[in-house]
Amino acid sequence: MSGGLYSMDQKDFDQTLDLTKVKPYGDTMNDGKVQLSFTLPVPCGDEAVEAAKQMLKKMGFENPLVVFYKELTEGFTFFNCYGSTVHTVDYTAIHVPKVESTVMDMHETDEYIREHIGRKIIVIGASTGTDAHTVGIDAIMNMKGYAGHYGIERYEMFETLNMGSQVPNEEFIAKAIEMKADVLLVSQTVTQKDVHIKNLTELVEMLEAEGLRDKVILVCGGPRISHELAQELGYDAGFGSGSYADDVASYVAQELDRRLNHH
Ligand code: B12
Repeated sequence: MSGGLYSMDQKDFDQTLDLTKVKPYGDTMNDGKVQLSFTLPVPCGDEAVEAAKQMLKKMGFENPLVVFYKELTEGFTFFNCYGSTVHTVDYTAIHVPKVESTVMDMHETDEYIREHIGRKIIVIGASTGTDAHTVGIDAIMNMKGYAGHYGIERYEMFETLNMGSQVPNEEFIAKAIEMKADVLLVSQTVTQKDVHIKNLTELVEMLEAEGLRDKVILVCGGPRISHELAQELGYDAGFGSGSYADDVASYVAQELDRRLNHH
């Protein structure tokens, strides 16, 4: 059968997926459609809408469309917009460094530690420096767990201390020495003015100065942390959004086994 709606779709729209030139998908392949929202510090009105459209064009969006706008407060206008991006990315050239370990559940990890380490692994955690966000480190450590995943405190083969938030690096290190910690877990949420980089780097430098850096497994985490960034900053591993205690506990158990038993 020729003609009809289906063949018209095929004629009018590019159906080919080329992973070397990936574009956002709206409702047809390669249409490049993006929804975005932003605020401009200008009074609400026709000029504001025109300014938003010009902004979209400069960002690389064709057919810019402002579908909703509203004054936030005097002199500020918020926009919801659509546009088709002219840009593409080469998906085939992407390489994202990831923590290399097999993710096990709580019982498997406990069993692994009993078998390979033969004693409890000592872990201390904290949100360091000025950072007051505790939910991330609690999600990883807390007995009750997070999103159905029990935290490390619940594992039989971990001895843990969660020091909470705003812990100065000096105090964190002093506790690590006192407890003879195998693993340090550092949480950083606030990234304004790169304060997380400063806190994280300072800890590495202080551990090096104490001759402790190689004696511990140093792990950081937070919503803006990637494994790549963590390694750049001198950490053994980094965990971002969507990580669970299972990921961290499995990694730590396997890494300590590698170190102690020279795999
Ligand atoms: C709750 C909250 C607060 C609470 C914190 C209360 C508390 N007890 O934690 C309060 C009100 C105190 C607060 C204060 C501030 N906040 Co606040 N806050 C949030 C909020 C709403 C949720 C954060 C959260 O709990 N997420 C849930 C947890 C589970 O997610 P997570 O932290 O990413 O953790 C996961 C992973 O990242 C990872 N992970 C995290 N840590 C670790 C550690 C290790 C070792 C490992 C392995 C993994 C890991 O595992 C976790 C589970 O998957 C976010 C916005 C948002 N919706 O995200 C803003 C947000 C984080 N806050 C922000 C800001 C700016 C602030 C303030 C500076 C505001 C101000 N001007 O005063 C202050 C800073 C105070 C300070 N000194 O740190 C910004 C940060 C922006 C930035 N990039 O820097 C955000 C993003 C809000 C925003 N959009 O502006 N905040």
